[in-house]
Amino acid sequence: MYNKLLTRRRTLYLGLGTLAGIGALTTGKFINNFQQNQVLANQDRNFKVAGKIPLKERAARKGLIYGADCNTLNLQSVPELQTALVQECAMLVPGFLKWDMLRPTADSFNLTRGDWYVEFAEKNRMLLRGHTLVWHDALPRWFKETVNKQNAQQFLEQHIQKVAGRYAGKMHSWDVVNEAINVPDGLPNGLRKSPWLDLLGPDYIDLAFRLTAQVDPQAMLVYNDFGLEYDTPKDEAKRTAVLKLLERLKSQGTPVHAFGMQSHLFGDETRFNPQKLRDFFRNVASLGLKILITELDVIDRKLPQDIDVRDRIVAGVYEDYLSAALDEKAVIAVINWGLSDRYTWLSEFYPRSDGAPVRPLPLDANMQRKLAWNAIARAFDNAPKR
Ligand code: 9MR
Repeated sequence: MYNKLLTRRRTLYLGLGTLAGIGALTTGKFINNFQQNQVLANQDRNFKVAGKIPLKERAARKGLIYGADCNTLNLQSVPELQTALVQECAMLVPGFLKWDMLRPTADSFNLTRGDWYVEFAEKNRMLLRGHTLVWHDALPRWFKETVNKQNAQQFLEQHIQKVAGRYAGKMHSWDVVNEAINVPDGLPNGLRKSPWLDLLGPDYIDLAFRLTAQVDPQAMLVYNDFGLEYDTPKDEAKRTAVLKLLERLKSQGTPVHAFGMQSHLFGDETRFNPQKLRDFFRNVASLGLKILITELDVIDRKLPQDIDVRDRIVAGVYEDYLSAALDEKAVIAVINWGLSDRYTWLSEFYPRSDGAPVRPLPLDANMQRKLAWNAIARAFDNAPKR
């Protein structure tokens, strides 16, 4: 009874909210959060999907690859996630191939876990993506006191030879350089203040791509970045800087083959402009680059606790974003940053203030498909073939 009353009340609110919100959606201005959430959760929106075939097959029908990262967890010990990954995904990202995870000391490498993932992917006929060879973050503790201007190039060469070399011929693609742009740092060309920039100067980006191309000539080499998704001055400035970087790399002959758009989306962000995204992707594609959506998830931190409302908003964000992104035929892959809500970086990095578990991914914590799954399936089903 209580539930029934609640549902009735919710329906009434939603009706009112929708009416009041139609104008708000077009102007981007909402009276308050409550109204915004009701409008975004739009009860009239239909997330129906035909059939039950997995995301990887729906994607493949359109010439796309669907996959997921499995974060830093030990996949070996989670058989139910293994099953879900094999069922839904054609590509796997062991997103822990980072310096701090691979290099316990300056002169040792621990590749055992990486090797396990490669075997798992091969056994299950999944493609693999490497993430990531050069990043300002996730550097081991010893890095600062050990690596200096004199030996930095040697360290980078050794790292790429050892890591990219170990998996040469087995990686579909490598995120060679991750997150090298940060306009607010105020440096020339929007480059991020990073240990690599300090140690090697701006050419560290070109160097990393060249080294990787030598070691694994088959892999698609990707420049990967975040914070580019919205119609805001900040994202616009970053889009401009990333485009300029990609243009420079291409014009100087750097072997960069693709751009990775991380796509950590915000459930409460209303400033998404599909045309701006299409235009940006067109500009990237016109440089002769492929595009991968590399770390897709929807941050639900500021959304209402109510799971129905929350899931509807998250699903709407997924479908709106992917529909626009997949209009660009240079987009060849869609990768979720995690597959199940049970294992997501967001529980730690963007927890909800009410303590409710976050729900940013296509499968719930019990590996069951939820509305976000439908939204992704629909975007694939409606995407043009490439
Ligand atoms: O999800 C990753 C988290 O588990 C790690 O602790 C963190 C540091 O290594 O990296 C997270 O993944 C990041 C990715 O490597 C690059 N783009 C942003 C991702 C989320 O922070």
